[in-house]
Amino acid sequence: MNKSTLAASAALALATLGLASCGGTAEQPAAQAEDAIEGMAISEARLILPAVAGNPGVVYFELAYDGDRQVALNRAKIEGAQSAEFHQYGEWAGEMQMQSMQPLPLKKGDRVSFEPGGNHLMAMGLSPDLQAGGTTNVTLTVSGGARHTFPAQIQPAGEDR
Ligand SMILES: [Cu+2]
Repeated sequence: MNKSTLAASAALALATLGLASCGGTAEQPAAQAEDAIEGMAISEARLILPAVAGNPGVVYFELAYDGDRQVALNRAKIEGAQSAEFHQYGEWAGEMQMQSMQPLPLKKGDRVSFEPGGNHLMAMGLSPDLQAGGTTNVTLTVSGGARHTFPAQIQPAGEDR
């Protein structure tokens, strides 16, 4: 074996080692840890498409929080929507109207419904790629910047109102 062959096989051995250790880390759900808030659980998530294309859609879900850390829910993103905003209904000028939701404090044991007529997540600038029967990802952001991503079923207008 000459010197260059030896160097080549040493390099190959190192490369193999590198691959092996990469494989080891890949098994840990690193991506999920970044986008999951400890103690947060979402169920019944759905995006209701608007009856008229171009209007906003709306996302409803049930949120359960059992984390030790107190957080405040303040922002959200929806894949396929240009923007998303938390709204609540409140009485304003004698009428029930939608308005921006204040950051929502969450402590251990809290259960919050985002439902028709109550708190909800408005989805503006919907992509035509969002079609009933599909799913899209919703990402919640809390104080401190931690994020929680979950899938929402896409439903046609008129359902689940
Ligand atoms: Cu709204």
